[in-house]
Amino acid sequence: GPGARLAAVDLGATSGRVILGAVEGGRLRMRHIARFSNDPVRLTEDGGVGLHWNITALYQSVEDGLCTAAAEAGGLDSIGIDSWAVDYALLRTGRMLGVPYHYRDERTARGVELVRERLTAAELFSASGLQHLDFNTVFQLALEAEGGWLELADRLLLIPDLLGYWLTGQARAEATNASTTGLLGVRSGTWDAALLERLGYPRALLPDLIAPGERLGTLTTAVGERIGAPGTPVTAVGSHDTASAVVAVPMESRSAAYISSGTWSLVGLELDEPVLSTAAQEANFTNEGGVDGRVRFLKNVSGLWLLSESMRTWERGSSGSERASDLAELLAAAEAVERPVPVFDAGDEVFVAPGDMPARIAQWCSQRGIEPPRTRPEVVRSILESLAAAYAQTIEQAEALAGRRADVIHIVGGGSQNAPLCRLTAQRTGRTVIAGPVEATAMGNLLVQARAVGAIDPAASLEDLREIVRASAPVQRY
Ligand code: ADP
Ligand code: LRH
Repeated sequence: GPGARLAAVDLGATSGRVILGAVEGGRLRMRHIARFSNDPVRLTEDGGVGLHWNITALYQSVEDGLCTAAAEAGGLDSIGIDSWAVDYALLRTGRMLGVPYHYRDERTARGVELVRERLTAAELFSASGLQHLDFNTVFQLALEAEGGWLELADRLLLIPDLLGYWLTGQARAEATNASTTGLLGVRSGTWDAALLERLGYPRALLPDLIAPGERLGTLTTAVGERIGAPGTPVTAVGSHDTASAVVAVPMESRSAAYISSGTWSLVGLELDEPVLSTAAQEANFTNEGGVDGRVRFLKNVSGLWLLSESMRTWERGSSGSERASDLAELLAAAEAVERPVPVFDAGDEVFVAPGDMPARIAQWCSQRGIEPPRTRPEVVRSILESLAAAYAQTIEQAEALAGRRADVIHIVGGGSQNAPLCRLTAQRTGRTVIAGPVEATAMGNLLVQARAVGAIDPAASLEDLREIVRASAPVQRY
């Protein structure tokens, strides 16, 4: 009922967090309970090094965070989990087989080649409506098949579903995240049996789907005791972080675009129907599944990954980790740069893998006879200009493909705090930018739970939820 104690588990690349939420008087109040790192681990493997999820450490942090949340709130009424798309674990009789790969592992290009032997890009797009990204689950699984792992496994669980399984013992596939695998039919909304057959992936690996708002199950007795909240339900939310973020984009009309800005920038529109034209495929747009059956028609433009990975490179060898003050100083210095800086293609695949980002940007420029940025502030300015340019181009493409005009651009997520980037986006698009909320993903996660447990009207529409977002979080206009 009202005042329900809700816990959101949001596992981003920048950090994992557990956030407590409650809806009171038409507002969502949130309290950060725990923040922990979510850095991949590198493990020696035949043929090199694999980039993996530190999944058991992460699960421990989730349990610890939930324990603190339950203690502070005096119990929990619901838990919801989200994380990034595409990654998964394989299991056999409920036991995880191996350590899940991180999508930035460089093996995936070979998975694309293997799938291409069976299906064209156009066939994949018309089945799933999904953009091509080398790391889509459909390509990662080709490598599992080649390694013999699909014969051993009897279950595939996407990461939030894996954590949900460990908490409740219930194995399901949440629908918004399932839509990022490349294996879900874009029209049917169910696993595409014909596609699976042609790929040689066993249909039985894939669990039954569950929609955001449905109850996954309740904590197992053992977990409930450890967390100190026996019997707490786990509610399916938009477990794809971007799906939850889009729930909390405070759009007031349909003539709005959004940028979910964090490690990635997800740039696009909310639609009722997918756009499956050849033009959409060629522009590499995606039709991902949203909460309440909406379509997230968008494109992955790189994001603040370019900046955070540059900062990591500069800090290597020096002491301390990425501090907020360093970021603020760098952004101020970048804004003060007066020399023209190059605009590079932020979406180029060469920037996906971890490593020396400034060197890769310099190389990208040199290879094209463009003078690279010289100083750190110039590198940062070049990143911001390149992102803003990509946003402008992507929004114009989205408008043309969907036949709709966006007068306003909402920027949500951690990147909405990046004032220079918001300003450049407004300049390069000529549209009003509305920045905030920062914690859109957690808000979308919590609001779907609130509706599911009756803390707000169970019949509330996404528009009603966005009304709560507007009442709960300040925004900044550019
Ligand atoms: P993810 O979920 O992908 O980890 P977040 O939504 O948490 O992403 O956003 C993280 C990003 O937000 C960081 O990479 C950083 O660039 C940006 N960010 C965080 N705090 C600030 C700040 N105070 N000013 C500007 N940018 C910020
Ligand atoms: C953002 C995100 C994005 C995916 C990528 C793998 O965190 O979920 O929507 O494409 O990570």
